[in-house]
Amino acid sequence: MNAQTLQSIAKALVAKDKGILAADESFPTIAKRFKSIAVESSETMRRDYRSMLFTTPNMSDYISGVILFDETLRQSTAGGKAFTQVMHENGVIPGIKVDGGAKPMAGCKAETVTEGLDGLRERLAEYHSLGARFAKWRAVISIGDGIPSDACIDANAHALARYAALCQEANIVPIVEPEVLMDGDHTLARCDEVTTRTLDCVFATLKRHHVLLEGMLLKPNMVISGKSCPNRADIQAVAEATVNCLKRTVPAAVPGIVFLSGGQSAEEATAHLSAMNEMGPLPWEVSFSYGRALQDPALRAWSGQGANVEHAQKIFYHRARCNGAARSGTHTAAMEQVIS
Ligand code: 5MM
Repeated sequence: MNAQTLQSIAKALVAKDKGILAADESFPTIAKRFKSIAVESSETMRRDYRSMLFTTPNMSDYISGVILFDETLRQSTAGGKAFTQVMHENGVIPGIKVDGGAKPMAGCKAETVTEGLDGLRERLAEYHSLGARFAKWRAVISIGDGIPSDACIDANAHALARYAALCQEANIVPIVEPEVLMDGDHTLARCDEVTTRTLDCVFATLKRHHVLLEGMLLKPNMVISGKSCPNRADIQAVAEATVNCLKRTVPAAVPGIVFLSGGQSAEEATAHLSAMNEMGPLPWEVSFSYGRALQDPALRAWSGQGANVEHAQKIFYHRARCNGAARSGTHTAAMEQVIS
């Protein structure tokens, strides 16, 4: 493990005004996204869609890195240029999702544990040779009656720590993603309690497994009301609860926090991020690693048509720019109106 290499990659991923694009949808997830625009998920359409995103002019103004799915890491543009080369030329760092997905956890009703540790050392060596310099592993924690259980949180924290240690051994920066889902009618206070419990366990386990905190990034959910909570907390309340929760649980040695959007609208995710950065200075860089909140408007604009590529890229760049402004707490509602 080269600590200096890990730290400089982690820092570059959370450079000023920049954040990460999560484009690592597995086959079932990309099929679901394409279904919403009536496009069939074929290898060619997945390539064309990702190509539209990755060749967006000046994308690196606001995007530092992209998380890819295994298939995408090996793909090229229609013109034959490897996506990793496109990124390299544009100053964007390629990353890779290495988990094998959340699977039902035996003995724990309605809970999951993320699998994928078998053979991970060998896969990481190959991904590094293909150009990946950071990785992502997502654990999924649900809130419900009597859940999450300690067994579920412990098992997921253990897998995250073993994954992170293996990544660092391979000189790949691990993004540790324990996602507490927004599904349900729970309050912001309940999300706060579960997120605190989860992060406390995750960091205790990371330390036990000798993970270098300076050479990793955390990708958490925001502390937010459940989607069907009757009295959803407003932007300021979410920002304050999230920052307070993270200050209690995340060591200042971690260089950056890169939020997931988790089903928030694109504008909502940007507004929350901006409100948090307005509360600064904070102990870590506070940035984004959005999937849907960066892609959804561009996906709709593209709709599977080559003729829409330029327009869709403008929409994608606009979202990246708005989130870039949110990195310094300077995003405004007026900014949403100006698509250049
Ligand atoms: C882009 O979606 C990622 C892949 O999900 P699957 O493995 O389920 O296909 C997902 O892990 C994503 O990176 C995070 O959940 C953050 O995405 P959102 O859309 O919540 O910002």
